[in-house]
Amino acid sequence: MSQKSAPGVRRGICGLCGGTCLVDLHCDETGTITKVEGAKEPPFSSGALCVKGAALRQATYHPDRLLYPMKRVGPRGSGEFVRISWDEALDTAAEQLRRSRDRYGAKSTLLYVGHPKWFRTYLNDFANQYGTPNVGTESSSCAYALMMASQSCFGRGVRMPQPDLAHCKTLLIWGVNPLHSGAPDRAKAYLKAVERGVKVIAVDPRCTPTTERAALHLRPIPGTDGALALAMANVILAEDLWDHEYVEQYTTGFEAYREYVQTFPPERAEAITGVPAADIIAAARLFAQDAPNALQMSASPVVHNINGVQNSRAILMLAVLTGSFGRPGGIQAPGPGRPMLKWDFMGTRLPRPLADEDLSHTQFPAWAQLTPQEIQVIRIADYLEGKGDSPIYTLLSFGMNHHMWPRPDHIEKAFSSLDFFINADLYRTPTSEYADLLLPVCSSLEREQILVQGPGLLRDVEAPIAPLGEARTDIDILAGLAQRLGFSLGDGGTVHSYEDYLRTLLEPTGRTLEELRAHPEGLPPAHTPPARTSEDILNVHTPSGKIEFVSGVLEACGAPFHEGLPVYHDFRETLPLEEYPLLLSTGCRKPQLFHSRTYRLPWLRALEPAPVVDVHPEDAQRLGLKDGEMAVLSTPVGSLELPVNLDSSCLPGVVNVYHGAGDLDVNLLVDETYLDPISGFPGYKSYCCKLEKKGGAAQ
Ligand SMILES: Nc1nc2c(c(=O)[nH]1)N[C@H]1C(S)=C(S)[C@@H](COP(=O)(O)OP(=O)(O)OC[C@H]3O[C@@H](n4cnc5c(=O)[nH]c(N)nc54)[C@H](O)[C@@H]3O)O[C@H]1N2
Ligand SMILES: Nc1nc2c(c(=O)[nH]1)N[C@H]1C(S)=C(S)[C@@H](COP(=O)(O)OP(=O)(O)OC[C@H]3O[C@@H](n4cnc5c(=O)[nH]c(N)nc54)[C@H](O)[C@@H]3O)O[C@H]1N2
Ligand code: SF4
Ligand SMILES: [Mo]
Repeated sequence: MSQKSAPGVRRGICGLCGGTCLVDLHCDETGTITKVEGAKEPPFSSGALCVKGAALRQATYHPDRLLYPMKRVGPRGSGEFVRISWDEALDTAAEQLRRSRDRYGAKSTLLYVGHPKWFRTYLNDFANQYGTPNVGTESSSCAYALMMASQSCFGRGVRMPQPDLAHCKTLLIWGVNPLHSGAPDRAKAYLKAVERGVKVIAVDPRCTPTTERAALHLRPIPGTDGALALAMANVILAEDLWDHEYVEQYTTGFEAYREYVQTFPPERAEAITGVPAADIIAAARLFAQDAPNALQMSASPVVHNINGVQNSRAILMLAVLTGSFGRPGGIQAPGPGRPMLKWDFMGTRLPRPLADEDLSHTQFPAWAQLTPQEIQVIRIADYLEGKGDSPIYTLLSFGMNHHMWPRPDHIEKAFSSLDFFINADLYRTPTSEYADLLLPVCSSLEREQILVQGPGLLRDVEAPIAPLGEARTDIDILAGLAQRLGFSLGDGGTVHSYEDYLRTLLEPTGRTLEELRAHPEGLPPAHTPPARTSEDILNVHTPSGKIEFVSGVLEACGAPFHEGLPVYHDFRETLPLEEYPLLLSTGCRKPQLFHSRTYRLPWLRALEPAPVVDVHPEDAQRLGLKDGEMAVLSTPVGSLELPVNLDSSCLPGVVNVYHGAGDLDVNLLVDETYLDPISGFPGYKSYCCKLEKKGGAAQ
């Protein structure tokens, strides 16, 4: 359904970053958007719009939009494509998928999806029914490592720590900057907590608008978070600030943990992290004494380090020691049930065929245990080149951007080993240039959507504009392929179209699509899941049935670095720091950038036309570099010329570069073997580099 084509203001959902902000779209008589504003719909939406959303019109009508299915006619990588019909495109793709399965076995096909999350359940379902265990996502470098850490402490079902911002007195916000990375409502939740008088302890190497509002700001060297958390635990134990009863009743492994924590007095942590011992002591006291205390962590920075899972576990254990997990005002707090749509970010939990033969289970045994619904796809270049256990002949991807992985140059080379590559995206992207078949996907404004607003309102939002060109939804593409391969998606094979998908989403709510369409202002669900009590939450699903200070899953892996305790290993031991003495942090979020998506938008690109290297003025002075001057940034695997941006918010000794620009891609400088052995996540936030004047002055 799309809203009628009359000039006026239409309601839409911005999906530029995968968020779901309501927007008002001013449209002319042809139905074309002329202006975008944040929707004013108190209390859910106050008219706020982030800077990226302000450029939504440019994103929607960008000349790079892929409008028709296309097939390659020139050599691979030449970018020569011709328009074809949907029937030809889907017939060709299905024929290739069938041929690959017949000739080389189903696992010779790799399915992939980038940042988009909304249709992942059906991608997994497709993979299962087609028969390949090889399905991977962008979450091979986002969120899953933190979820592995959470699950290894709190068991299945506990993913990201969820802070109870409405009821906490103290908030430990660790490596998150919601004022730049969050949608407006998330940023506001933080500001509201600050206004309410919550005492914030921020842990972030840089100064940000988030850290500015903190009572205490600890600035560790990136990647050293584990040592800092262990030292905070050391203080909490030494000063007897821990919750004895909670630890006794709900946890296991405490004695071994306590013994290990003894080896991290604040002075030792100061030497490792650069955070003064006095600040570590003050933070530990504030966090443990001023209960209820909550913890907020992010999907990325702490786990973008090669000891990321263990460091995250050390942080999560602070919430265990102080009894804040499962308690009001803590993390995973009890509370009323909220309406749930039938959707899972982590895809389906159905067992995958041949999961023990997937591409990554041998190299990443803990991943195979804790993230069983998909593979760790970080070594994609190897897999495409047949260096995995089984060669990949066919790649079917939805929203793939190879520039977000380390060494995109290697991935580009590996694309040439493929028999066939199908890519579905909204745009012609650098990745699509290597594909054989391009499938155009519609944006969030071109499809009807269902939304859960606040604690209890279901909303149906009609598509404000018709699909551009012949663009289709990802679900329609998957369903079209499934039909040609002789199966259908969803439980009982009920999902043949996007509308079927919307109906399925609503199943747990007891509402029908027709009811919601008849009530565009929203309806409460007919069924809401029951409230969750502390006891429900503390009844955890770990191997021991208790919250684990010593992880049974990690220990059982028996692999190097998979210790049961949250052991700190220092990344610097593995790096050639004499030659590359600066630390390289990549991808700290900037408000106007979103991975590869926003560089093409003129309004946003105007704010920072090309990636810059953010350098602290002290470092710049020592290196003889001036603001705006071109410098050569080198790592052990490559170098790039980038303009210097003097930035006093940086931690001295650490330079930052944003990723995702296809032309000046900092991921070319990140070694693809520099990985957390547990999660396989790259050390994006703590690699080594040197920065020199262009033309070659000494470091
Ligand atoms: N150096 C460095 N690298 C990083 C990071 C970092 O901090 N530093 N961060 C990592 C993290 S946390 C993440 S999440 C990844 C993100 O990495 P990606 O997921 O690769 O990033 P995006 O550019 O957001 O999206 C990829 C593609 O999806 C397309 N797309 C958007 N919506 C849809 C849709 O609905 N359907 C389809 N089919 N396609 C769609 C976009 O047009 C785009 O081409 O990058 C990672 N890479
Ligand atoms: N504008 C915008 N918003 C985004 C995105 C985007 O690309 N642009 N990406 C989205 C995605 S995919 C993600 S995963 C989230 C990420 O969301 P956030 O985690 O909030 O974003 P970052 O800016 O990457 O990291 C937060 C802070 O962590 C600090 N940090 C860096 N390294 C370390 C470290 O080793 N230890 C500690 N303690 N702190 C560290 C950085 O200085 C930064 O200020 O953002 C989402 N929102
Ligand atoms: S946060 Fe910004 S880009 Fe993301 S959905 Fe909201 S308005 Fe759009
Ligand atoms: Mo992410």
